[in-house]
Amino acid sequence: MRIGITCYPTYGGSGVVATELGIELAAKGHEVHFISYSQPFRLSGRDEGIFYHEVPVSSYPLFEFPPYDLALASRMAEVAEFNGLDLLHVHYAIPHSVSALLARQMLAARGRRLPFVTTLHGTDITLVGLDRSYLPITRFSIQESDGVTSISQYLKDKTLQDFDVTRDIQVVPNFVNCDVYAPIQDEAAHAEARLRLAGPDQAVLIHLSNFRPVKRVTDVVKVFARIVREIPAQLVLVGDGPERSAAEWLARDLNIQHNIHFLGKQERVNELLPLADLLLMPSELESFGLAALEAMACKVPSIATRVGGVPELIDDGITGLLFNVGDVDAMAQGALALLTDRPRLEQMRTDARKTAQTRFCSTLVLPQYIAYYEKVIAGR
Ligand code: GMT
Repeated sequence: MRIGITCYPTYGGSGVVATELGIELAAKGHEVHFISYSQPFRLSGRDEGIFYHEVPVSSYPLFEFPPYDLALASRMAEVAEFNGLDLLHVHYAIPHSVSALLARQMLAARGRRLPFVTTLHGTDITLVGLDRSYLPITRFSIQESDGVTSISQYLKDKTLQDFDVTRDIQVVPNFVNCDVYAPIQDEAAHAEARLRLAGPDQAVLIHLSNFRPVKRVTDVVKVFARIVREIPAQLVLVGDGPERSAAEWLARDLNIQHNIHFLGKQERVNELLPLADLLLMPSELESFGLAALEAMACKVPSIATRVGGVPELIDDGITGLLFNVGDVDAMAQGALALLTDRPRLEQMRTDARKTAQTRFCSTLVLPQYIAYYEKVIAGR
């Protein structure tokens, strides 16, 4: 199949999923065309069968805001016609599903069919989408999509409930390539790599996000502050965004800045995650929690919040620990209980990797997307 993919190319879970999906589809022999305002950050540009089409957005003095959604619709229609695309797959409904709807209508006027699939990722429904500026048109474009998937049952239920959507929505969970995200098999190599971050007797905790308020990064620092008072530990913060400065100031206020590494945006998180003992994910909202899945594939359990789709991913007490939002004391106590009980932690690490392999590996999820594409293209 020839598939067009649109996503936010920046550092966020929806862009990661869309990019990894394109890479896996191309690896299976499909032709994949990415259409977005910049090249998706995890796209190396060397993958065979993958093409990237930039969306030029011209500004004009009359425009207070350059209409990206219109430019995107035009580019989608061009790329689809010039390359004979079978289908468009857009990630994150706002504004991508509206642009795809316009592109479909543009091609219909030229006698060409261009079905599109919208994948709902999270705040397109639970936060941004609820804003009256966007809700009516997002509901409309979801209803008009030829196919709609959501990355968790929770998000499907929220969409049907909050958006008054009546159409079918297929749950296709996020996935991870279990060969790329995997523990370091060689013990000596693992120990050596870990020494780059921490001493031999120090615990290593990690957090990975785009540092937006919904991720509660200052809670990560508060949880770590309680842990490092009790045991030698280091915290690795991967990513960047509006809340990074608050986290840096808080680390200094708590005088623990020497135990925290702010690494910023990193390309190869699959090399960092296996070095950690636990991932901290204290989010306010998470429709899935892709960072936790990537960690689990690397045998790293999560200390996370019991929100959204997270309980569909993490079995509390088995593959991680779940807590109420903001309960930093309980999260710290849970982490300490694991870090001071190595046999229990080791069992949880094994179970976490097993869950990634048996439920969320790309080899299991890609066929679900491909079957869904075929169904949409056939018009069923
Ligand atoms: O914030 C968003 O909703 C966008 C997205 C992102 O790009 O970070 O995050 C959502 O999509 C991810 C990939 O499907 C999910 O793993 C995240 O849980 C989800 N974020 C939220 O629901 C807050």
